[in-house]
Amino acid sequence: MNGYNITTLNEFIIRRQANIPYAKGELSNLLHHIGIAAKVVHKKVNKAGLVDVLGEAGEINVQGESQQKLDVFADMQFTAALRNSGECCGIASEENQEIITFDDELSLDGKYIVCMDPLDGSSNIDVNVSIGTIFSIYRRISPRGDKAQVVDFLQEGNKQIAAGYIIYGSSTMMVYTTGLGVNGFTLDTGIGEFCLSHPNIKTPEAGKIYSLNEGNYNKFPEGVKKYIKYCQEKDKKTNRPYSARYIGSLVADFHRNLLKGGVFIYPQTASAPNGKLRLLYECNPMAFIAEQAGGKATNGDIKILDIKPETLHQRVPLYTGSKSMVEKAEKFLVESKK
Ligand code: AHM
Ligand code: MG
Repeated sequence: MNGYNITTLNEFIIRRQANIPYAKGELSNLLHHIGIAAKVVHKKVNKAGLVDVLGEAGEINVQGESQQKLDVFADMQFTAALRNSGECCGIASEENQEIITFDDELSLDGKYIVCMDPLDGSSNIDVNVSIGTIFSIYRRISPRGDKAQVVDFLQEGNKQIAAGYIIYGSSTMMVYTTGLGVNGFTLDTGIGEFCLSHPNIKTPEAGKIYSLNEGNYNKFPEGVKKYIKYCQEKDKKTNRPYSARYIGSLVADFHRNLLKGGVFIYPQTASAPNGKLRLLYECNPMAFIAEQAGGKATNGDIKILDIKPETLHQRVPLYTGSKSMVEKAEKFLVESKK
């Protein structure tokens, strides 16, 4: 048997920090605290059937969706962890209409702000299907020492310092990037540590999976309808027909396609011209990870990371995954507009 040969998330973060001149450990500390909250939420998710955390908490969140108890729990845990880190002066969360500022002396001096979806895929909580947490970290624009302001959060995705997600699935994993590639850590529940299991993730240039909610087919733009037909046609050279896979949890759908290759689409429709997914805490972090893994993320027109946010809870269409598949889908969109 091999001896001790694991790299924990914290070791990895610290080693990475040593490669960055003048790094003071602030980002490392922030990521460390996100890891702690992830473990707490993992524990709760795994007990979901046993204790009273299922079901709706009775409040409606800012998107008009009813909040489930685990959403509320996850929001509280991540908010507390970020506050306790002392590195973060404010957060934007799917669960809150306005930004939350941390006004203690340490946090006011914090360099970073965090956008997060504390529990994504909430419709899957009650049915034992994978859910996740998504986070995105920026350096603040407002002066340190001041309260965080909305402008700190309305930065383009290409300004992200780090982004990642935690998937609570058949095992719990944290996948993140700081712009130096993508790395995945699996939670070893025996020792309570995230351990490096997927170093330097690269997504396949092309895959065999297409993921979108085909129930909305009639409302899709012509280009997307044609692309779906293309995915279903037989062609040996391009491995078609592709398989349709759709969980309805962005984190889980994205994660599968990242590892196996594939395309994920949440398009615009006539009734929802910006799609459903949120730019700041769903699309931007996933786009950063996709690009760092060699994939692509666009709104069908321009790179997600180049979109200038206008509001905190802004929605955008999302086309992401294997580079050649996203490009093919975009081609169909362009052709159908001619
Ligand atoms: P949520 O943040 O309320 O959980 O909603 C976002 C989720 C994503 O995880 C997923 O990709 C999408 O909504 C699924 O939407 P639909 O049910 O319309 O296919
Ligand atoms: Mg969400």
